[in-house]
Amino acid sequence: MNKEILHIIEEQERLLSRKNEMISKSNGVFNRYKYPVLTAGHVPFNWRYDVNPNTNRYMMERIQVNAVMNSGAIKWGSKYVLVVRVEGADRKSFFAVAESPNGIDNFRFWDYPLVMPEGENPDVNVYDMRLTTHEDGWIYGVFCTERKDPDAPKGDLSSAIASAGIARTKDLKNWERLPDIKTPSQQRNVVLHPEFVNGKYAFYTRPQDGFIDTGNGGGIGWALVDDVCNAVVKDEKIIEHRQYHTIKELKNGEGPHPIKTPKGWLHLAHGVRNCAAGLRYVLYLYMTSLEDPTKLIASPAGYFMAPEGEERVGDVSNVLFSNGWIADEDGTVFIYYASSDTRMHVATSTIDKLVDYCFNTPEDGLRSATSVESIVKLIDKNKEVLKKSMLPASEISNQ
Ligand code: M1P
Repeated sequence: MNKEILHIIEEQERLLSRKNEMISKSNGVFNRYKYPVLTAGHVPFNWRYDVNPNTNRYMMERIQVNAVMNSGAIKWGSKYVLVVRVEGADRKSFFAVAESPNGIDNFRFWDYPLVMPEGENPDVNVYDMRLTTHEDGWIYGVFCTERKDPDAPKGDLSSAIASAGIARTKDLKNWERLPDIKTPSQQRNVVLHPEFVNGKYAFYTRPQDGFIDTGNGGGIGWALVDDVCNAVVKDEKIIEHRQYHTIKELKNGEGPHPIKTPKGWLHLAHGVRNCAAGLRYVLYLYMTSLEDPTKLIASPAGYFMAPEGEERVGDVSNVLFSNGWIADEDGTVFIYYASSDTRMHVATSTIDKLVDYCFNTPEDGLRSATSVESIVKLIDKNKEVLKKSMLPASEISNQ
């Protein structure tokens, strides 16, 4: 075999088989890992190179990959499987499946990218699939489908229309495309709830007035739909509001579908605010009631995870985004998140820890004074315990 291609294969194998390491420094809620789990470099060499020296005498990369990001996640037998958003150098995103034996390293793509059937109105770009194993027996992939705005003024080649595409499968290989969800506004970050609610399919939505701006869209919505094969949203209720001067002031969006816990539905979402450096995307958690999934029962203040170190830099910097997590039978939760629209990472926690975080982190009082109140309360609560502890008095604050 050609020397250059051998070198490419060896280098890629080194990357794919690299062991990941948990970073022990933690805030007690989750642990990050040393290496990203997937990067553009993980995409199989034979998707990118023509390995025939007669037709590629310089051994050039013929099809370049720009980024590997926002991935849906599912436990598939004993494997941890991601349906990855791969973005080519041509700016088109597509889906591809990668699996790992342990959820933290050795992710390998399946032989071919996922061939998603197009609907009547072909998608220009598809991305950010949320996977839901529904109690109806199907695995659904709900994703953003984007097309040029047909009403854009002449010369405007940026205005687009975003809506939610729906496809379903039983084997993650063969996908049946269903009609896109019909809603009064544009949509991104639409997610299918795993259970029927009042005998209907339930969707988390994110109504938005424009392609980027949510405008009057007040946050994460909820809509019941009679028929998933012709999903029409008639009534949409906002269940998780965006708020002034918070991490979700500008917009928010549901991440993967929530995890059912004995204390409620555990949700992972992203919040966006604007600042001089541009939009900042962080991840946050909230919980809703098992009896009424539209009822907020825990709303910890602020972010759960924000971009750190090299996560802060990439194609769209200062972004963490997650649309996939896996709750294992032993209670471990694998949170798959992309940094700066460039690469995929994993963080681990447990259901117990995440639920504890949700119920015991003070809520956002929406004013500086209420944030100070929370801290004062904690200091006072700690005084008793610290007094009784073996700590020397000099180390106990407020002596
Ligand atoms: O670039 C950051 C993210 O922007 C969009 O998310 P939202 O609709 O919430 O603004 C999506 O395009 C997402 O893919 C991207 O990561």
